[in-house]
Amino acid sequence: MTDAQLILERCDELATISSSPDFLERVHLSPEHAAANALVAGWMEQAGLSTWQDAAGNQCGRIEGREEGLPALLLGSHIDTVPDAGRYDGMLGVLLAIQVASRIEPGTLPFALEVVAFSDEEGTRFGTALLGSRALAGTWDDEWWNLTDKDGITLFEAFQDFGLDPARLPGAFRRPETLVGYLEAHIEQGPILEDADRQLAVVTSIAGARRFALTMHGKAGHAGGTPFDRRRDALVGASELVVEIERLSRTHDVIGTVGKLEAFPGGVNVIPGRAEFSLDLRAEFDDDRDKVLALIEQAAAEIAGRRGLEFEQHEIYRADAVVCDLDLRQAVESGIRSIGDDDPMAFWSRAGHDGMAVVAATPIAMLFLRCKGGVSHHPDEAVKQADVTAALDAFEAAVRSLAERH
Ligand code: HGY
Ligand code: MN
Ligand code: MN
Repeated sequence: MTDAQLILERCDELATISSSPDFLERVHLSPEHAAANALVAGWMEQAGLSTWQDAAGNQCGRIEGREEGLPALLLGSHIDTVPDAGRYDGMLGVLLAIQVASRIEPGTLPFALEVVAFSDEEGTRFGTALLGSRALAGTWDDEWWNLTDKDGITLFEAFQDFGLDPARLPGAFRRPETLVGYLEAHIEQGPILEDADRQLAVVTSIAGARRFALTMHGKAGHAGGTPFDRRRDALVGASELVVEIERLSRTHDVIGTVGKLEAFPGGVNVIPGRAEFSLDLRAEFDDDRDKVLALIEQAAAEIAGRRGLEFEQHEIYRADAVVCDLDLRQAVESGIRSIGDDDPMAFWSRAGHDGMAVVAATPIAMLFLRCKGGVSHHPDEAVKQADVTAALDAFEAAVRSLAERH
């Protein structure tokens, strides 16, 4: 079996660890997270790494460099998923990293090599994303302990249920002087590589994103008896805003998405008295994103005023844009050249990644590989075996190139 076949088989195996038999969903601090960590730890050990689970539930592994205790180059990605996920977003990056480590003879690099399977990148369970990587980077906010999941379980309780001691969370922090940098391989999650008929790219920067919980408050009432001119229909107001969010985003070249929308009380014959919905807003540059946010807020106020509604917004997540480190980028580029691509493609990531958090502790860079149709956050996510081979070889070469100049 080739390394790429092994990686793809392992992605399939990880995809069976799900909270539902019908689709893939594996969230932070769940029993499935524990099972995935155990499986990944076993693969790390087979690859020659010594392993531990850190104080934030990140699964880690390490091989020493020329001396014991040298600062570490981190390779990794995440093993949590969105609801009804594909099997490569995150997991493929972890498995590529393990396979790179398996190709490195311990005691030969001028730094230690560590692989991290981050516990929470997506934020599916608690709304706030990057919890694993923020713990590692030392940017944890104690207010997050009170975040709750859909069953009302707090993050604090979830840590305890998982067997982690919240008081020990600072132990997950990696001091910058113990690190050399962070490299992540990830599927592109967009169509740029496929449209250009290319396998790999180096990432220049990662888009900054802000996420909000939005509410339109109106008044519930009888669907038959309430004339239109007396209605304060929260869902129609929210819907108007959803359409406006798309229009404003498109005109100003930022990316705005409403991914959740729920009407309350939720009866077929009841005018919705409240609509709760979400906003994910991102752009290459934070200023562009924030200008469109102001326009969305104006539109919301206008719609609410005209329809007799009240609009409320609550920011649940913010990560500003991150520029990839030039030295690490060059290492990734030389990795891509090593597989015969003389002119590596370079572009910014529209998707968020653990590197956005890790950058607080150490410089970061990323390698993208093509995925089928640019599809991600969907069970149809797919990659070609040849592209996995290319990514693995390029990723290994990037690590070796970094070692040469270190
Ligand atoms: O939402 C994102 O960009 C990432 O996939 N978490
Ligand atoms: Mn994702
Ligand atoms: Mn991802």
